[in-house]
Amino acid sequence: MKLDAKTIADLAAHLEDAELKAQDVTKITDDHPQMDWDDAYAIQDEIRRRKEARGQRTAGLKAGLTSFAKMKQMGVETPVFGFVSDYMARPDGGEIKTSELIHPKVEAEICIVTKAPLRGPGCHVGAVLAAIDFVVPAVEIIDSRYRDFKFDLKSVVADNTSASRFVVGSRMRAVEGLDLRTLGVVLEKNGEIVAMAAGAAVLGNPLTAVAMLANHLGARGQEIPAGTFVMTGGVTEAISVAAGDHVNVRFQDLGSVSMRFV
Ligand code: 0L1
Ligand code: MG
Repeated sequence: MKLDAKTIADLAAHLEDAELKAQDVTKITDDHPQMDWDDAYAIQDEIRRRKEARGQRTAGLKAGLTSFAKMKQMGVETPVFGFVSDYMARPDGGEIKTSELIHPKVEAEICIVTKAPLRGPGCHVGAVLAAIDFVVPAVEIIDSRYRDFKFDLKSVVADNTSASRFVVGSRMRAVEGLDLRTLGVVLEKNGEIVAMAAGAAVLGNPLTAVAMLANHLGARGQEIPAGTFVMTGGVTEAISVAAGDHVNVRFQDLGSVSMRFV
């Protein structure tokens, strides 16, 4: 690690303030170019610690930048990992206040809930399949705290991978009988199709993202506990939204997830 404990705590407070006040900031590597990956995840961990200390529960874990479309959109090749908190959840069909956000974008995600712990190293899709309780669709609303989306991956990791809001669908399905690679997703904004993809767009199989998350945590002496909601990452590129927009995502075999931005 290159940053000391006080700098990590200060940067976590700086980025969380930006989130909670919906005020953008410049990327933190501008002032801390020596920051490494461990520093970036330590800042994210400190943001999580701050939220949990205030009684906000961690509602799930997320993989980001996992689809070929998103990697191309952001010009990166490495997935990143973060978390979502209970206060970020919004009901299916509900409203999302844009005044609480900076420049939101939506992503359609195939998600799972585990029934057994997953621990790397060596976690693979077979182990993930055996540990799935059910599959559920969701839409993630990402909202980078960085001005004009000008960031690098370490700054994004420190900023909890732009986590902001999420909407989970109402239909859960057993993984048996679903082919998550060919599962089609159609994203509509204001009644028009703006993006579509199949699950294979996420690393060939969305469950690869879960295995990578378990291996990432395993390298840090952690695991994905049983009962964890895991978001595998957007299947399409992220779509910008503004007040007045209505988003509806149709997931093959998993129903629809919708929301209005007000
Ligand atoms: O969920 C994600 O794919 C994380 C995206 C982080 C970068 C961004 O804000 O687009
Ligand atoms: Mg995402």
